[in-house]
Amino acid sequence: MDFKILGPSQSVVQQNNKLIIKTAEAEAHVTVYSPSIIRVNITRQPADADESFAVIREPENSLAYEETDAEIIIKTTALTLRVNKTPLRFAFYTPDGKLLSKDDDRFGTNWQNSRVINYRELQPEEHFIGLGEKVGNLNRRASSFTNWNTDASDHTPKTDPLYETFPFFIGIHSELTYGFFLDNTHKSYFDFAASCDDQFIWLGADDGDLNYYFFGAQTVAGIIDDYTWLTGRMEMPPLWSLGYQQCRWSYMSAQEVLDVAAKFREHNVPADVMYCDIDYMEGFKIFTWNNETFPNPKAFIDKLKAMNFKLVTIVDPGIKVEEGYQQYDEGVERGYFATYPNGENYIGEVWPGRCHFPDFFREDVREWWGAAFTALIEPGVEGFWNDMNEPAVWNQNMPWIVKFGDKFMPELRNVYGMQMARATYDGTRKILGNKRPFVLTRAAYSGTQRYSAVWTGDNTATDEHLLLGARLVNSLGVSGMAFVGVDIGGFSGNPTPEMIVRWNNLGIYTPMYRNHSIKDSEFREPWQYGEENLNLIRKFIEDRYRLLPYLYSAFYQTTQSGLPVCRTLAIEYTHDKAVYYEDYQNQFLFGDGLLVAPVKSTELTAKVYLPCGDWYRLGTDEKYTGGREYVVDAPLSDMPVFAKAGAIVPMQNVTQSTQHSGDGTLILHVWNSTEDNDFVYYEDDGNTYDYEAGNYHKRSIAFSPNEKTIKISAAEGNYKSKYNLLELVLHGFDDAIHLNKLNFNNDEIVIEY
Ligand code: MIG
Repeated sequence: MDFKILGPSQSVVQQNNKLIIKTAEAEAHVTVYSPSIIRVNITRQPADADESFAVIREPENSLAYEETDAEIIIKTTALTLRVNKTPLRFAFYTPDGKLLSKDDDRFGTNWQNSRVINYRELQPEEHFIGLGEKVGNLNRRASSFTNWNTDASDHTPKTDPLYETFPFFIGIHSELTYGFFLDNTHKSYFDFAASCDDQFIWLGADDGDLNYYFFGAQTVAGIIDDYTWLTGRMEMPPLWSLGYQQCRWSYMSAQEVLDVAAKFREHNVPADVMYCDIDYMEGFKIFTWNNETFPNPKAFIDKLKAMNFKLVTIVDPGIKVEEGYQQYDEGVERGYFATYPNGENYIGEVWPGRCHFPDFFREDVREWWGAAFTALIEPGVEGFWNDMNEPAVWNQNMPWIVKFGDKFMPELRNVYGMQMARATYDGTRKILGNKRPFVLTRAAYSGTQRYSAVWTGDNTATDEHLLLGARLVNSLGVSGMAFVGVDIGGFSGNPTPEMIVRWNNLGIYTPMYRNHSIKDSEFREPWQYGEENLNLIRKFIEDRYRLLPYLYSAFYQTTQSGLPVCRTLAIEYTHDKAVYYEDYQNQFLFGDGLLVAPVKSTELTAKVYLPCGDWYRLGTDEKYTGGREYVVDAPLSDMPVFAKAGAIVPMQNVTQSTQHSGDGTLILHVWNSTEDNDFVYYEDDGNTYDYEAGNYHKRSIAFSPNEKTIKISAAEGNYKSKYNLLELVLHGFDDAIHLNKLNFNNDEIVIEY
């Protein structure tokens, strides 16, 4: 095996914003994207085009450096990079000289044949979070991971890899933080000192460049802000996609979908979305409808609409090999599919039988794919579920010799799903005009938040998966993906009644709340478990609808700063070691003000850790002083959730669908505190892009216990709120204060208490 370690610098030149350092083995290109983001690209192919699927920014900083005999030093207001010249090694410091992270002096960056690996010094008591959809503990220390998007059906809480690739992590030590994003799409590896006597962490890829972005912000939220500045942020989701979603593999006919939708209304269980899984198609041919079971898609969807439901339909990438099928004929004729090097179209088997696979890396193919959604959108579909895009083929081993354009599968596999989601988003957005599409994808790569939500794939109906789901959602949130769902109830297997109840309770606090299950599983709708459980599940779903004004504002926050909706406690309480303990690692903040402690369905009390500050149990307002552990009740009717002292949580009364405008009352809950706090309230029409032209309603809500006031600023934006009355509910104050029927118009509101 050919082995090379990055050796001494031979020349240093500046080319525009780029510093180019040459060694005998490679070139290192250094650019400053912003004061807190420095890119280092160690490449052996310096002439190759510099392209990225993830990064949407250019360097915003000019480059200045100092050079001595031993070192090159680049300083920004937020970071200092010291480059040792002999041999070439990179070390990042805070501006006041504290070491954040550096290469291992001995092994630095090296190559074994084409495989490139970077060895980095492990810092004292260093913790690691991130990497997106990865099983295991919140703290990634002592674990190793591979990125290779995989159809991981029947995965366990130990399976790696799963469906998605986010080669981004955050290191935490010595009260310091840094972020590291390896933008390389090949099969990649991350090892956090798993088996090396705690000497180093190591990361890299089978081929390509050691191309990374180093983030120096000194809060986790600041690093996420920078990472999502670099790779993009999600846009406002359609409001209906935040309502309750009911899925199943599959509701077999239009009539069955309508019957289930009608039952929600009969039982007064709020819901917004029904799904069609693969059986709505004719022989699993994408962009077709089964004539017998879905004879009149438009009439069917009109009936759903009349019940205030939206419909989401699934699409897979595999195009059935069958002459006369439009997508097949066009794709073959125009050469739109993945090929072998001799030009033959690759064939792999999936649901439709023998299939070709669109080359989503080409713009013309993406446009063609996107335009085909007319077949779904004309009758009224508004949500588009992208499955099997790892890409999956039966037996899970697409040959390495398959090509997309001039590149082989191993280089592009990890981004295939993202490009399918991109084509789906771009195409449906165009056809829908001013309406927001909802796109959901299973496979993803860094930056996918610009196009789509994700779900965590085929989980199982066990309590371990229930807890794992919370960690996956939280970890995806650290990696820029805020709009995430898990199959509530577990995809495979059948949950016990207790489990479905508990999982629905957690569903309220999951960014996308979708119940889904495997073919031939027991029916899973809320009324399938008897009256008592129906009442519990209805109450949870109602709570979700009550929380929508708060949740929508939390999504707005994500669109502005990347801060996710579900936040591992490591985001806000980064240097509190207890948040990483296995007992507490599943806990998270839901938005700014609520702390959620997921609990197994078999346990009716729970050990929870409340970080520093005061907390109130949601529902009872029982007060707890933070900074310690508590054992609390966790009945199936009430999984532990706590409001943070000072929390500001706007709610509404229950509606049966987000399409009902409701009773016009916004209910503002505030929990007492000794410290001032504020909250950004955001509202728009929930459906169009008019907010981009200023058609929104935004105001800040400031609670000042020192002044004894709550002030709601005058509204910004042109949108008239759907609420015209304000109700105020204060918790934990000396006198229970409950103010009714204040006017909620665009003017400033000042409440003194
Ligand atoms: O081979 O479309 O993860 O959610 O129900 C299985 C059928 C294909 C896998 C997805 C699952 C979906 C199922 N799909």
